Order: sequence, then structure tokens, then C-alpha cells
Amino acid sequence: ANQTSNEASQTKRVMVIGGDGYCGWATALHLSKKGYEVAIVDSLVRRLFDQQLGLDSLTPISSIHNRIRRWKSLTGKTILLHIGDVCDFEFLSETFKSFEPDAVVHFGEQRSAPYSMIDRSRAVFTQNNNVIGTLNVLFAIKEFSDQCHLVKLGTMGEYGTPNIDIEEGFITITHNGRTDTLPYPKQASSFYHLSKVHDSNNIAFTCKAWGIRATDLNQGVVYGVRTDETAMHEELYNRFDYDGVFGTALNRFCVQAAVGHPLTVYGKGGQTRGYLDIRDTVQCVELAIANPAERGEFRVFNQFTEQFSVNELASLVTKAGEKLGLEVQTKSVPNPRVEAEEHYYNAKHTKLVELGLKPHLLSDSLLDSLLNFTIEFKDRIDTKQIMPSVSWRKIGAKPKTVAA
Ligand code: NAD
Ligand code: USQ
Repeated sequence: ANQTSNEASQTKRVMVIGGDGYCGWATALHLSKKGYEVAIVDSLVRRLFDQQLGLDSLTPISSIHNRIRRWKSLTGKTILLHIGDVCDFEFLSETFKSFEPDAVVHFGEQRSAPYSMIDRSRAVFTQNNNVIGTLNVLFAIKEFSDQCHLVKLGTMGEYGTPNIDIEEGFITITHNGRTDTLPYPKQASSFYHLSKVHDSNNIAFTCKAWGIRATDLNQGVVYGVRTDETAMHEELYNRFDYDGVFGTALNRFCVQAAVGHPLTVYGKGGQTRGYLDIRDTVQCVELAIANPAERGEFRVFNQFTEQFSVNELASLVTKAGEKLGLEVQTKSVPNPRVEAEEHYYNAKHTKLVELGLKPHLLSDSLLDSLLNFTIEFKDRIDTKQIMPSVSWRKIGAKPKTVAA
């Protein structure tokens, strides 16, 4: 039987790695509100990328210290904070020994596909940061908290766009008369997405070899910004990326509509992906924690609620914008990426629903409030950051153009 979050929250100490980021901050607050003991671990490297590339969140975001102080003053709840890099094993060991987590939610990676395709040094940074960081988390669990459940953020992009249905992690294949259930084939299409494939393999292996319990959440593209907790005070606001490096499809389109920039559909726009509302990200992570994997089990959940093509998103934003009196145009931008622009896509996503996920589907009212939110912060939009600046084919050709 599934545990309810109330029962589970009595005992659970949850370490949120990457808890200063977009998904991590919303999740840390949600878990704290639900009564979990939360410790945020973050190197703050994401704030540094913004400074290095001259980018900024649409929303002004407070320092992590002020965020946590504000949360305490509003709710009386304490969130512990450990600033450091999970690639530094000494730091991670101390953090594990002092906090003794029952569960670790690992969001703490370099998560932008374009960032990983800027040049060689960013490609190497991405794979080093992500793969070694996760490997260190696995070693820390083995050495210091071997009952601890790892909830790891993966990506739907690990599967690519095969011409058959996508299963949740595993596929049963009959070959030359014999049958086996095997990891679903991976065809990632950026050095970032590939880092997640490498992580999944390392996690699956340590579940077998050491009996680690792990859930790999293959998340789709997240949209939205407000959750119940981040909406409580401006110092709790979440980040909202709209630039060509860290901004993701639907969020970018809303900002573009707000400033009258044509929606940037890359290539033919038939690229189809799984999407979810950030309010469902926090719900899914809590469900995974409340219903942990068994010892030695490597579970994979596909974490998204609906599929859309880029063209469908553009047309939804156009309609929603028109209702608000915005004139929204779409422009086909030469695709900076190497990806299929017209393809079959049908991915399963039932396991989180079976655990109790109640999805917030993309609705007119959500699009309306997201558009109004972007309009509210319109003066902060730097339109120079909107067009894509990183090319998959010309990687490293002009490394300075991104910073300029
Ligand atoms: P984000 O960049 O906003 O947050 C990531 C956080 O991790 C940042 O605060 C960063 O400083 C921290 N971090 C990075 N490397 C670290 C390290 N070595 N040690 C400690 N902290 C480190 O990203 P996000 O959008 O919140 O994504 C969180 C996770 O969810 C990522 O793993 C990402 O791949 C995954 N994901 C995100 C989306 C999305 O649409 N945003 C979709 C699918 C999956
Ligand atoms: N796209 C456009 N126009 C834009 C931005 C994107 O057409 O202005 C297209 C892209 O070419 C791609 C699709 O939209 O085909 C999605 O791109 P994205 O930038 O929204 O998302 P992606 O690069 O895949 O990465 C994001 C997160 C990443 C996460 C991934 C989930 O940054 O951390 O892993 O979504 S998934 O897409 O399921 O792999």
C-alpha cells in the first residue's frame, strides 16, 4: 500500500542537493511545509553561470540565506544549509555524517543542453560535475547511510525520439527465441543529456552491486513558476530562466509573448517532448520519497504529464496571448540543435499516477497566469538574451560569442 505523506513525514530527513535551483528550491519548501526535515546542499554554481554569461532570472531572486531566513520567519520551520560541491567528497561526507539523511533528492547538476554544447571546456565540466557528483553521492550513501533512498533527477531526453513507444526505464524484448527485460535503449542528443545516461548506468550498477535503493525520475520539460510556498513572499520567489541557454520551451515562449518578440520555434517545430507543471515536480518527488524503492531496487519513473510539440506550444501561447490583447507572432529559427524535427513520440507515464499523482494539466488559466506573471516582470527582460546563441554543429567555434 502507498504511504501517505503524513505518515512518512514523521520520520524523514531529506537532503535536497541543488536546493537553490528552479526545481530544487520549490521542492525543498514543499517538503519542509509537509513536515520533512530538510537540508539544502548547493554549490551555488548556477548563480555563477548567470554572472559569467551575463544572464539573469526574470524574477529577482534572494540569496539562499535570505530565502531560508524568510521561510523560517513565515513558517517557523528550519531548513539546514550546506554550501559546497558534491564533487568534493570530503565536504559531502561531512554533510552526510552530520545530517544522516533517510532520503537524498539529487537535483544538483549542470542541466542545460545548450550550456554543455558551448565548447569543450563546458562539455567536460558538465559531464565531470554531473557524473562524478552522482558517483560521490552513491559512495556517500554506501559508506554513511546505506538505508538511504536516492531520488535522482534524470531526463526524458535519455531516451531520445525512437520510432517505437517509450517505456518507463525497461523494455521486454524477445530475441532469437529468448526473452529478457532490459534497460530501454538510450539515444541522448547533447553532452548534458548524455551525462544523465551515464548517471543512470552508474546508479543501476550500484543498486545491484551494493544494494542501494534508487529512483531515477526521468523528468520532462518543466514549466511554470509559482508553487503554494514560493508564492508566499517575494523573498521566496523561484528563478525563471528565459535566455537561450537556460530558458526552456514554454517558459521562453511566455516571456517572448510578453515583450512582443516572435516565438522562437526551432526548425520545423515538430519536436515533441513530455512536459509538466512545476507544481507536479514537487508532488512527484514527494511521492517517490514517501514510497521508497526496495533495497537493491533501481526504479525508473517517467515524470511528465502531457506531450506537446513545439508548434503546439507556440499556438497555445499565441491564443492565450491574444486573449490578453498581445499580438503574438511566431518565427521559424534555423535549428541550432541536431535533433529530429518530425517524429513519432509516445512515452508511457503511469507509474507516478499509480502512486497518486494528481496532475495539473496545462490549462488556459495556467497560461493566462504565467503570461500575466511575465508581463509583471517585463521591465527586467533583456531581449538580447532571447535568441539561441549555441550551435550543436559549430561547437567551440566562437567560444566568446556567448559571453559577449
Ligand atoms: P537549476 O540549474 O536551476 O538548479 C540546479 C542546482 O544545482 C543549482 O542551484 C546549482 O547551483 C546546483 N548544483 C549544480 N552542480 C552542483 C554540484 N556539483 N554540487 C552542488 N550543487 C550543484 O536546474 P533545475 O532546472 O532546477 O534542474 C534540477 C534537476 O532537474 C537537474 O538535474 C535537471 O537535469 C533536472 N531536470 C530539469 C528540468 C527542467 O525543465 N528544468 C527538466 C527535466 C529534468
Ligand atoms: N525549442 C524551441 N525553441 C526554443 C527552445 C526550445 O523550438 O526557444 C525546442 C528544442 O529544440 C527542443 C525542445 O524545444 O526540441 C525542448 O527544448 P528545451 O530547451 O525546452 O528543453 P531541453 O533542452 O530538452 O532541456 C530541458 C531542461 C533539461 C531537461 C530537459 C527534459 O533544461 O534539464 O533534462 O528539458 S527533456 O526535454 O525531456 O529531455
